[in-house]
Amino acid sequence: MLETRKFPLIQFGMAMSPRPAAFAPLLYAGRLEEGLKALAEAGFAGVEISLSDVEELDAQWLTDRLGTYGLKVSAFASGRMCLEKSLCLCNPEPEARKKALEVLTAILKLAARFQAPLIIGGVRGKLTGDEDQKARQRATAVDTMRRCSLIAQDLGIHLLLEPINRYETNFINTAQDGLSLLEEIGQPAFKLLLDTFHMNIEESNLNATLKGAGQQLRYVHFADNNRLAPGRGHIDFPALMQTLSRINYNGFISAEILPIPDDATALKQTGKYLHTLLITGKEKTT
Ligand code: LER
Ligand code: MN
Repeated sequence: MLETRKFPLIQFGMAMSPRPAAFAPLLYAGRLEEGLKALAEAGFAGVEISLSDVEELDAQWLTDRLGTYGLKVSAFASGRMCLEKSLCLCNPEPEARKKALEVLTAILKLAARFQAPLIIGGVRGKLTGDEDQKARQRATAVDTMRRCSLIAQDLGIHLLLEPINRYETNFINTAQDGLSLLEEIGQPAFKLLLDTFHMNIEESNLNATLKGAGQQLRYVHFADNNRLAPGRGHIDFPALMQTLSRINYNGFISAEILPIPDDATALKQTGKYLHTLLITGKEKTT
């Protein structure tokens, strides 16, 4: 298992999808069973599952496979709803927003079965039109997030807000944007997720940003600056691990990376890199 006395509170996962996906940084998309097996062999503790609908996954099938491979669900992600079905929280069409809330509610109920959080990242979509329209879209998206937080609270799980870089959305780019929105919504079940790929674009100091998030930070995505496996670019992951340890971060770190050169190699590279990092504290990718 990828854990050491150095970082005893942290567990590692990997983002995957049960279906082929429009969102690229998901490994084994459409081949989840193969992915779960590879994850277990590489010593990961969890799998993050990206869904565009609950119908993509049979909950009993997943329970059985998690048992077989000794894995947990680290989180469910929802960005594919927006990318593949235009079910985005900012969609100006009321019907699409209504359907998005229905699907998110169903995913929250599924997530509660696995005691896993639900990520609100790409599902926000983009604010469009003139300033008035943007303000209306923002207000309805905030309302949907508040409703989802209340459902999550009732179910005893977290909802996670993920800031996403400016090239993908204009609605919550930085950690500070995220913290401000959490404060505005003011629901204890709504917490922060930080993704090193987006942070590398938006933040001037990654370690200071993690420290600033403090106890609001409940989930982390690891990808290098090029969205390859950690260690394949120039992000200083040993320093980030030290910072996470100093702020007593005790959640999952999930790798969300491109299947380059292929799924199996990217997964093995991540496992090997994290293993070396956890044992020696040194960056080594070979
Ligand atoms: C989702 O976790 C993410 O990082 C985004 O790039 C989705 O658009
Ligand atoms: Mn992410």
